[in-house]
Order: sequence, then structure tokens, then C-alpha cells
Amino acid sequence: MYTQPIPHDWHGQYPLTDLSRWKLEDFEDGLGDHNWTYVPKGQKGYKQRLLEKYWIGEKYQAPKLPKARTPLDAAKNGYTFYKNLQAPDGHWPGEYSGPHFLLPGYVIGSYVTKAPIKEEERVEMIRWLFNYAHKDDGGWGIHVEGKSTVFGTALNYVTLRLLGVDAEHPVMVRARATLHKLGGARGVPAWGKFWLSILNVYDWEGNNPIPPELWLLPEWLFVHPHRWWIHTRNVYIPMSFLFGVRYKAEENDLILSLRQELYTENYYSIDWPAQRNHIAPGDIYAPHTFALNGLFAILGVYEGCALPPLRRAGLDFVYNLVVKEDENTDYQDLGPVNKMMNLIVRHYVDGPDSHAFKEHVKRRLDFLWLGPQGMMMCGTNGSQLWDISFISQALAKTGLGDLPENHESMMAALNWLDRTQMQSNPIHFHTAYRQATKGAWPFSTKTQGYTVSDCAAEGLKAVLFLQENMPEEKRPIKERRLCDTVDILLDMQNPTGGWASYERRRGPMLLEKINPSEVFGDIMVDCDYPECTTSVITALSIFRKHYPHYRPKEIETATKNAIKYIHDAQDSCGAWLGRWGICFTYATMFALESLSLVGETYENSTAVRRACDFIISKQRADGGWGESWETCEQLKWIEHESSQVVQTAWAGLALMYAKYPHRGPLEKAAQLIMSRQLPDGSWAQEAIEGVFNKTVAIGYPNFKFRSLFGCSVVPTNTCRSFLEWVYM
Ligand code: LAN
Repeated sequence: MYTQPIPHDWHGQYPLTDLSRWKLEDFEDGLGDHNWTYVPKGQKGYKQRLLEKYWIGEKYQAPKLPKARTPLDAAKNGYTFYKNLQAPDGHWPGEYSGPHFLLPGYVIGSYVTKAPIKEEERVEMIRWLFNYAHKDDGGWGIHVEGKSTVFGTALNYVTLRLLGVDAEHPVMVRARATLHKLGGARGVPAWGKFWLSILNVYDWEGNNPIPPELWLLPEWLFVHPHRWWIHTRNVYIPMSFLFGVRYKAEENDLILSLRQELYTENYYSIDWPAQRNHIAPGDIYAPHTFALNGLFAILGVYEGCALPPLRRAGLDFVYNLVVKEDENTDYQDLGPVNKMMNLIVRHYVDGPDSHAFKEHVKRRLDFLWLGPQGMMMCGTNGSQLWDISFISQALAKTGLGDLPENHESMMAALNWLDRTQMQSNPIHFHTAYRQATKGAWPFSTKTQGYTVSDCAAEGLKAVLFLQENMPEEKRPIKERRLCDTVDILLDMQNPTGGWASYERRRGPMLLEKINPSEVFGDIMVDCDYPECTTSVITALSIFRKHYPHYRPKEIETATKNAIKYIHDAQDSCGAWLGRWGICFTYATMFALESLSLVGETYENSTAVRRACDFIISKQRADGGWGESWETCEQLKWIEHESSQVVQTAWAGLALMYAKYPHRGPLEKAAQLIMSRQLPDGSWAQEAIEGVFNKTVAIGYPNFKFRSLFGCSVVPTNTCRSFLEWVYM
């Protein structure tokens, strides 16, 4: 069915599509969805904008700017360039890639449901995977910078085969050899077992049970799935459905061949039940606990005698949750993993001609992004809100936003924020176990529509700053809507004083003992994070300055409790461990911002002093900081090979919040950032910046554009942006 052959001497070195024909769609609703489309040959060529050329990695022409002499000039130059990357609807599109287990879901899900993948998308996906095959062994890891694992290699090998790459292509031969060296696909971790079973190249008997009946347990039970972290439960909902019906693709030649290619032994002689707890040693991050093995043993016995009416009731229950999730998000779904699983469920139950399945097929595109190395599936449908809120704050606070040449751009950003705030709760609310959304902002788009505490907070800050000098009647976002944000934020605080990501904490930490993922750490409970907590309390405090009459007492108490949590969360090394960025540098910047709110500085606080001493001890001779993503996995500082512009800005901000008394380290940091600025005002992409679930690195390429601005501002207004402070 695929037309273009993949030459055996092509390893992704050059694109097989005409890159100048790719277009990033601008949708009229202005909600910031991302769709890359290919203008077919024969149709009049599309005149690509700098925006597309930049992200695809093609040559673009941007004026060379006068060399910056001061950091403020450098920031000005940075924004002059960055404005070119703003979409007409006001947001800044961008790549959001890194994990290596997302595209396999896209391709397997599309294959088994026969959802078409366009020819140009197909070859660009192949290019991406070829380019990211490890140079040393040809395999893939759990993310782009990780070592080869069975999880990454088996799934991406299969993906390439489904995309039409011949098993004897040299890239495949090499990848297969690595997979076999790692023991073959038998030891693939649980989520890999699941995807391979869907494709019918792994036996369902080799999977630990995921019965949908878990949802029929009484809700007050501490193990009830509605208490799990939203990403975990939303993945296990469709997973349990597909497990419950033992969904599998029909056998065909390719599937039969994959059964030979993936294993080191005869597929038909594998003892499948013995594989349930067999995981390749190099893949394991969260080993099965005694409790988990016990639970699986009980569920295994149950599986042998599951009562059909109960199974039916369980399946109905989770199917309804799938439908509600689809309808709440216009088939976008929470993230890329549950998206593709829900798509299969809807195909299976509702059929290929159903409205639901057709919408799913369309919405898949929102997750695809074309980068310099080819086309990948992103961690979410983008990081739209996250990026726009930080850049808006930085501009407003540096004063650059007030320059006449930036006015239009800032207004476009404000209008995008206006359209993106959620003004009602989900259609299916309590019955879908959802957190309220009225007043919040999501991480990406309004369509996806999930509240995230820190995104709501950063969105609020951005709006407060952008509307600061506007008379009330001119403000697109009126006071009531900002009060709604405050209501939701206050409501989401945990009794411990901190804030989690999507919801208030729903279950005990004990639930981590039954983390079944094997490859991710701490994914069962949405617990407190210094990053989220800081965003929320800084937002509340800025809000309070603007609207002092609205719930001042509650804001004060919430802040006090949050500060206590921040103190409790400090690591013995003096820094804070990051959960969403790398790693000590990231979270320490946030924690010190929190402490600055209550006047804790280097001079008067032991906690702050210890943190600063830690940060200073990691500054490198060139003035920069560089922390490896491996810190997040190993929970101890691991130096990156080189200093990083983005982390240097974070460390600089951390010191700035602390009112670190010596200027030297900050000056050196600013100089490093300036020295890496390119003549057109941009910065080159360096190492990956973000992380999740302890083991998966994910890129935030838009972060570098803010590196010189500093990204946060404390309400007392005493801290200015990094560059201003250093050169005051
Ligand atoms: C994100 C991205 C943003 C991130 C921050 C806002 C930065 C953070 O402060 C709170 C948590 C949040 C919203 C977050 C949670 C987990 C996400 C959604 C991701 C890291 C992006 C991708 C990841 C998601 C879980 C990927 C799909 C993989 C699974 C294991 C289901």
C-alpha cells in the first residue's frame, strides 16, 4: 500500500519529501492546534514562512542584528527574532518531543484500525526513527538520549516494519541484532507487552492482568483507580478494555514475519505465562514490589474464573469512561498514549464508519510534529500555554513588551490567553472523575482542556501582567474570570501545603507500591511538587496585589502552608529535586522563588543559604551550569558534558531570588548566555531540558528563547529580570 521505496543506502541522511512543501496550518478558531500538512506536487507551491523553515531546520533568512553590548540589548534581539516564530493567532508553536514510546502507539493504533498514514508522513516518520537510532548499536531507548532498551528497540523496530521498511534494510538488521542481544522482545516491559499483544505479535497470556472490573470496586477503597495519577488511570482505562476483550489484529504475512524477527526463540514454543514478570534487566526502573506481585497473583487467579456478567459490567464501565474522555476533549484526549488506545476502542466498539472513530482519526494529527530529523509524535498536542505564559511575563516585566514594535505581538498573546482560558467545567464532570476546569488554563490547548495547577497559575500571571496598564473596560479578561482561577487554585491545594499537577492528591503514597509500569518512577499518585507549588503561590500573590479584596485571608494561609511544604521538601544536599525539568537546577529556581515571597534570602535564611551554596558549587569555569537528565533518574547531581544556556538562566534566577550577595557568578552567567547568542538573536538548541516520570526526558525548545529574560518575577517587584538585575 505504500508507494515510495525506502532505499537500502538511505539511513535518514536527507529528506525524502520536498521540505519546502510542508505547512503548519493556521486554524481560524485561533485555539492553537498544530497540524502539519503537505502541499502536494502539482498544486501551486506554498510560500513557507520563517516559522516553518525554522522548525523544520531549513535555511531561513533573518536579518543579522547589531551586536548586543548589554544583556537588555541581547534580550531585545532575542525577541526580535522570536517574534518571527509567533503564529498569527498569537501563540508560539513548537516541537515537544523526546519519548520513544509514542510513535509506536500512533503507528500500531493506525495499523490495526486501518487509519491511513499519508505517504509524506510515513517517510518523515521513518526518517525520524532512522536518525534517532543509536549511533553505537542501532537501537532505541525510552527517550532520545537514553541507552538502547528492549522497550524502545522492540517498539520502534515494529513501527518501522509497519511503516513499510524491509526487514533486510541495514538499519533494521542492526536494530534487530541489538534487540536480540538484549534478549529479544520476550522481556519487553508491560506497556510494550501490551502494544505487541494488540498487534498480535505477543500473546495476551504473557501480560499481567489489567481487569476492567477494578473500576467496579467501591470508590472509597484506597486502590480504586480514580485515585491514581490522571495520566496513569487514563492509560489503564482503555488498556483494561482492550485486555478485557483480548483485542488483537488479524494475522497477516507481516505479523507472522514479525513473530520470527522479534524473538531469539521459536515464537510458538514460548511459555507465555512465564513472561508476565520477565523484564529485560536493562529496562527496569521500578521493579515489581512484593505487594504488586501479590496483587498480580490474585488477579491472575481471578482471570481464570472471571464471571462473564462482571466482566461485561467492567467493560461497559470503562468503555463509558473512554466515551466521556473523548467527548470532554473533542477526541483530543489527555495525552498521546490514551489517545491511540481510545481510538482503537472506538474502532472496535463503534466501528470504522462511526463519527467517533472518524474524529479520532482526524485528531491524531495534532500530535505530529515535523522537526529537523523528521516527523515524530509529541508528548502532548503541544506546549502552547506553557510557552506563551512565560514569554509574556518576561516581556511585560522587562519592559520590552511596552515598546511600540512589540505591541501587536503582545496583544495577540493576550487574546490567545483570553480564548484559551476554560470558562466552564467539563461536559462530563463528576461522572468522568474530572477535576474542575472553570477558570483554569491547560498546558497546551483549550480543546485538550485539562486543568494543570501551574499552567493555570502561569496563565493567570501572564494575564495580570499583560493587562496591568489597561483600563478595566479595555481588558479582555475581566476580574470575575481571574477570581475563578484563584478559586480553582485555592481549591487544589493539598493538606500538606503543596500543589500537585492536575488534581488534588487523591490516594496515599502507598499506591506507589503497586506501580505496574516497570519503566517509570512515581506515577501512581499526583503528589506535591515544588515547581507547581511555586507557580501557584507566586500567582496568588501577584493577584492579591491587583485585587486585594478577593479572598486575602485564604491566600495568606495557603501561602504560609505552601512555604512550610517547600521547606520540608528541601533535599539533604540543599537543593530541590525537580520532577518536570532537569533537575536540581530547575526545582531550586522554583523553590527559591517561593521563599523569596516571604522574604527569605541568602542573608536571613539557612535554607536559602544552603541552596545557594549548592548552586554555586556547581557553576563551571565558563560561568555556566550543566546538569544531565540522568540526575532525575539517579537522584544525585550528574554533570552534563557542557554547560547549558537554559540551565544557566535557571541557576542565575535561583541566585537572584535568593538575593545572593556576590555579583561575580551572575555576571559570568549572563556573559555565557550572551556569548552563545547567534547573530540573528536566536540561540542554538542544546541538550534536552525536561523530564517526566523520573526516566523520560522531553524537550522544551522554546525555553531557550527566554533564557536571557529570566522567566519569573516576584510580586514585590524588587527582583527584575535576570539581565536587569545583573547589570543594575
Ligand atoms: C507534562 C508536561 C508539562 C508538565 C508541567 C506543566 C511542566 C508540570 O509542571 C506539571 C506536569 C506536566 C503537565 C506534564 C505531566 C506529564 C506529561 C503530560 C508531560 C511531561 C508531557 C508528557 C507527559 C505525559 C505523561 C506523556 C505520556 C506518557 C505517559 C507515561 C502516559
